[in-house]
Amino acid sequence: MEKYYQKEIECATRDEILKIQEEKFLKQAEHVWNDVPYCRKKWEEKGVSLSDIKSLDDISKLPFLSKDDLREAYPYGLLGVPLKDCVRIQSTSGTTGKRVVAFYTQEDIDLWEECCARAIMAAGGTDEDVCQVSYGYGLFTGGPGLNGGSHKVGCLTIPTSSGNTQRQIMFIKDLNATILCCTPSYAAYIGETMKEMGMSPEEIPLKAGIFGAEAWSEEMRHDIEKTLGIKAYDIYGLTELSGPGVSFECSAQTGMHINEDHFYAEIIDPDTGEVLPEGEEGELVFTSLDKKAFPLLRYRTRDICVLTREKCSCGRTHVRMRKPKGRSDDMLIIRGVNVFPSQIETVLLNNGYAANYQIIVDRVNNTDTLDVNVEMTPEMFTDNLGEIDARQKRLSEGLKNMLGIKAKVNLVAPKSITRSEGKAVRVIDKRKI
Ligand code: DLL
Repeated sequence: MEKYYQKEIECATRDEILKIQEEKFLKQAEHVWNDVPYCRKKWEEKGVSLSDIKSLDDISKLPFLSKDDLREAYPYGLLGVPLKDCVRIQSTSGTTGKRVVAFYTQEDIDLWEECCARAIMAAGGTDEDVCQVSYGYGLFTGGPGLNGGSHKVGCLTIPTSSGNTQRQIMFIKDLNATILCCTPSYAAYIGETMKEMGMSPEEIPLKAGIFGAEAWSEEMRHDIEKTLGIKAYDIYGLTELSGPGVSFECSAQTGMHINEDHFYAEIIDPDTGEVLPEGEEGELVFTSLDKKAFPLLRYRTRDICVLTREKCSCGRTHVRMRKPKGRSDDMLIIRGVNVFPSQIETVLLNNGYAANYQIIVDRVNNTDTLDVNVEMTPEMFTDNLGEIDARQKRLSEGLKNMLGIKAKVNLVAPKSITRSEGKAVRVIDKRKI
């Protein structure tokens, strides 16, 4: 039977949700206008004043916020409360430019943890469960967010953080972990290590996994489900809005329910900023409806996806977002063609390879080149060059069909591509260096 952490709100009628959203939005707009001078200035530059904001529909009058604003206002420029009222900071895992630093009051943290608790219960978790949190702890939001959610549900929480993979497996087995939380690439690595240790999925008590923080394909989901013997659930979020738990999958697994009582979602055309109707693909934009310390209105996520309000069999009424295809800034433009790493992953996994690959883009004689290094699995490993060549050609064909452009495939030895304990780095774009 479907389980809910806050059934009343998770299954509220559309009218009820809209009423909550409007009330919270008007309060939040007032908070931002009064307490965040950086945003007030942006509103004024667009000719908007607080008196223009009378209903939720007026949200379209407000300017967007982007990562550039966060960088410009770093570190305190977007704070909505006195620093002494904040109890925590978290930061993005980005490796380039200035980090994004987000602030939380205690109430912000409570609401964030409730969102994560909803995700855990949607994956079947209860206070009978043992939840192993193998996301990184620290500035990254994955560990702290799911740790808090797990406590709220009342699970016995094992805060292993990421790394030391054999110990992770030992804890799962010895302490009877039933739910595993980590990135999908780390889940795949844990599965691979288990196999190497000669363990089968039947030997571990895990029943569900809550995996997110990076784009992952349906094919990868099936692989992980098989190697760990679990049902794998997707979870989405970003530091700027709190962390994991902005949206999550339920038992139906037909998209992730956005916690609409906390986050108002829009889809826009990334080029024009025009708001698109439901069902159209575009960039996700979120308004944080009740975060006090870091109240972002109309924040452009750069994640490309689609929203749907079709009825969900789980009983939840909150809008669902499809798996993000990847970030608009992950999208590669190769010889003028748009390529998402997730498309390449789909072809590899459909051809029996694991998600251990690297995409290398370069520019030679003014022409873009696309190389995909793909690891052979131990079962398919061969040193027969003719056989390797034939397989490379087959994969290359598959990629051409999917992407519409030619890619050079290089099959490499098992275990030669570095594994990830957090977010996997799949793309090396030498053109930017
Ligand atoms: O990745 C928060 C998180 C932690 C989500 C644990 C889920 C689980 P950031 O480091 O700020 O926060 O990165 C946010 O990661 O804009 C997406 O591009 C990507 N992302 C997050 N979840 C998913 C997902 C955390 N389920 C950025 N599918 C977001 C695809 C995801 N991409």
